[in-house]
Amino acid sequence: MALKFHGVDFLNLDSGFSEDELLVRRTTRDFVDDNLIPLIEDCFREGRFPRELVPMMGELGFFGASLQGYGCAGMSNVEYGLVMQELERGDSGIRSFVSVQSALVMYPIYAFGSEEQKNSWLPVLASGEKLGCFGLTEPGFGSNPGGMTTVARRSGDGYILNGEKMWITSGNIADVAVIWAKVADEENRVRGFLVETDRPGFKAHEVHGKWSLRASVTSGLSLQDVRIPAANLLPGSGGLKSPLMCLNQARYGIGWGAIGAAMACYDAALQYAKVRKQFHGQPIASHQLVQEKLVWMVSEISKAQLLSLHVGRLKDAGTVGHEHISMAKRNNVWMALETARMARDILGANGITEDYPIMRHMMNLESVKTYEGTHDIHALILGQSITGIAAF
Ligand code: TGC
Ligand code: FAD
Repeated sequence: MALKFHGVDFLNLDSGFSEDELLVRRTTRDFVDDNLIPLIEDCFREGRFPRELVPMMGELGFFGASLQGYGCAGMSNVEYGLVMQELERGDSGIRSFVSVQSALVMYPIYAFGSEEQKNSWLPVLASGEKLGCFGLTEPGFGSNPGGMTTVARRSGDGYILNGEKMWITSGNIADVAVIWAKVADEENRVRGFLVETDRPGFKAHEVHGKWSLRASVTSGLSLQDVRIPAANLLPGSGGLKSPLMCLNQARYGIGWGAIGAAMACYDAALQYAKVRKQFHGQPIASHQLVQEKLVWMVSEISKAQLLSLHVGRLKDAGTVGHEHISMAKRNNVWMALETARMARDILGANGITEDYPIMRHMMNLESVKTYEGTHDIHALILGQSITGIAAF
């Protein structure tokens, strides 16, 4: 039987969590221990997304967890954050999959969709019966999505879409793609469209050769004269602000998720340091330099927990700013990557093998540092917030 993970709670933050929050965390932690951990190393090595886990994740209410109604679990933002933390303790690729389904597919339908779109898509996305992807990035426009060249033109009672999207999580397994395009007939205003992936002219090709997020599907999308009815436009979307609002939801979840990856690495390093003996038959945990690394890790994890919890409470109160979310995403992913590198160091040669989760987390976190706004783009977002000057 797989060993149970006991979490990292140096500051006794558990004493401030509600019963519901602790229950959500326990349920997700058990799901990860019992179902994800036993197969994730094989999936990562084989470059396989564990699709067999999707129905169970749907039953547990992970998809669109913080949305109300339409078959969604209606969790608070803090509860949703705890789900993300626990999932990423298992693997960033699985958290990515849930982030995209929830924050980047269900959220835009919920926030910008018609009642008909919400009724037809949200319940099946919540159960995992249907999967989605989010197409914002293009081959030539990553950090600067406002430059996108994907275009939608009015034609009869619908639209015709043309363009290329790149680095799209779940692209090859999605039933529906949320595509962001400039509408030629509206002075190139950016709007969101629901594109069923079996429409003629829509193609997805999987990106191979990744050394990161190997248990997650990443794709390029090509849209060549894809015809969709006018009813597929997300009517409430308008301007680049709309996809950026979706990114806030996903970045918030990443801030929590990165803590989970860091916890897994710290826990592995702590356990190892207590039993690995070098010099005089003493465990390496008895050496001051090793202790200093462990102390750095637990201190930074604790600070990241406080940051995400505070941002989550602000989000639940409706007072969060997107710059607060940028700080959590930027700080916590950096912290997790540094923790993974230090933990790998403590394990010495053993740290490079798949017998421990550390290298997998480290390689995953390199993507997490880049997607949803790179580390440096979030520095510029924060710089703009405090100086009032955009330095992009
Ligand atoms: P800018 O002129 O600054 O902004 C346009 C309008 O949007 C407003 N705004 C925001 N609104 C809500 N939330 C935010 N976070 C917002 N940031 C800006 C802004 O006030 C403005 O409003 P208005 O009313 O004046 O029109 O736009 P810009 O073109 O200068 O770009 C700004 C910048 C660089 C911050 C932005 O483009 C950016 O965030 N770039 C990074 C791109 C990115 O994060 N892409 C992510 C793609 S999805 C992904 O990576 C999924 S990975 C998923 C996974 O597997 O987990
Ligand atoms: P670039 O924008 O080319 O940046 C390269 C470097 O230049 C970075 O270090 C960056 O910080 C720096 N840089 C750029 N501009 C500036 C500036 N003004 N000042 C200082 N430095 C700058 N996108 C989606 O739409 N949907 C998805 O589902 C999705 N999933 C992804 C999954 C994976 C595994 C990965 C790796 C990416 C995914 N992305 C997705 C794309 C992701 O959002 C982009 O990779 C990211 O926004 C960065 O864009 P880029 O890779 O083109 O890098």
